[in-house]
Amino acid sequence: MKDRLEELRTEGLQALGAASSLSSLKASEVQLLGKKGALTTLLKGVGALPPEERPLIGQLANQVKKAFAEKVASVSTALKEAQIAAELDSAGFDSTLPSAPLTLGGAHPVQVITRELEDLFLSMGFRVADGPEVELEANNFDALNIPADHPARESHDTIWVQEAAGETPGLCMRTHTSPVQIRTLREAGAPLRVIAPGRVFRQETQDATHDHTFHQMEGLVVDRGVGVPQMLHAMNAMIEGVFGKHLKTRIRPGYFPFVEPGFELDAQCPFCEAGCSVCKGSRWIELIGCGLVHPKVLKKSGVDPDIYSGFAFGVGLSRLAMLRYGIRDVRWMLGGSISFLSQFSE
Ligand code: FA5
Repeated sequence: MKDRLEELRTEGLQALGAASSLSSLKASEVQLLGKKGALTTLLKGVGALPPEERPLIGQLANQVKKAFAEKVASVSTALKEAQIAAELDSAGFDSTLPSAPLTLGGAHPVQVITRELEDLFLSMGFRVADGPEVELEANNFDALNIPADHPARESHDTIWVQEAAGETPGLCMRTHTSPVQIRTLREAGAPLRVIAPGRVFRQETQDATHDHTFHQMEGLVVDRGVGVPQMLHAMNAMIEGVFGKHLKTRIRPGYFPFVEPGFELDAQCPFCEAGCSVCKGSRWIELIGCGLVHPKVLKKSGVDPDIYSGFAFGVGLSRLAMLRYGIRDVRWMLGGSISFLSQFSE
């Protein structure tokens, strides 16, 4: 029995090692180890052996069994690897070829300008604040002196957020960054110098200078004795910070219910000499809304307008990027076109 087991070990390991496919390996495994396999059949004779020989034969039989199982595992791994290599080879895959060159992304033009303006305003003692994109109607409008029946609401075609049961009523996608004025004033009080860049949303007819989603940056200064000269100084610093001294601008009266007086700052259209589709023939592109914070807004936010005054502005970051980089259509900013974006990669 011992000799027969040794013979079987040699023959079996040879047969398993010679398997050229996973299916022939399986067949050899069954022939050796299966219920009717050679090892099982051989071991049926153990009962006829003298009792003192049985443990030795049992031990040997286990060793043979283990040797077969190990061989099956190693041959199976080798066959699988060979199969993968053959498949890759037939697919024309060459793992030694160098990879395609990596293309690095870069900062989005709006992001570049945002970072520059953050640096500029931080150097002037401002801090950077953030506000939610889904905003309370009360902050987006009411606290800014725009009650429900105010005609100014119509100029902001608002995207309302449907009220789910049990949720806070009166939610909208913020139409401007101005609600951050309210949030920071309430939270920090006066004196205050803050900027708040971010995305805003309007349900409006799109054209070269109007998108439904765009970026603004709010600015707010509240202190004793703040007036129009300080506001103009900040506006000039911002324009010069982004464009140097080259951009021609003008400032004119503008109406926003949360400032008094209010202004609008326009830049001369860089895309034409005598009017084009971007400036709609006017030669000017509106960049900033600004003014002195309305006493009612200060009061509603818990600041005493007899002590403090302030200025606020809302600048269109997307439009700054248009003018700085010569982008003729604001809709390209968030259009996601790789050929557009790759022009700004580093
Ligand atoms: C406002 O949003 C006011 N909150 C600005 C403000 C803040 C005034 C503080 C006074 C004090 P307006 O709707 O004009 O105002 O937008 C401000 C700027 O955002 C515009 O000057 C323009 O540069 C940009 N802008 C407005 N609408 C769009 C749009 N649809 N697409 C791209 N940029 C826009």
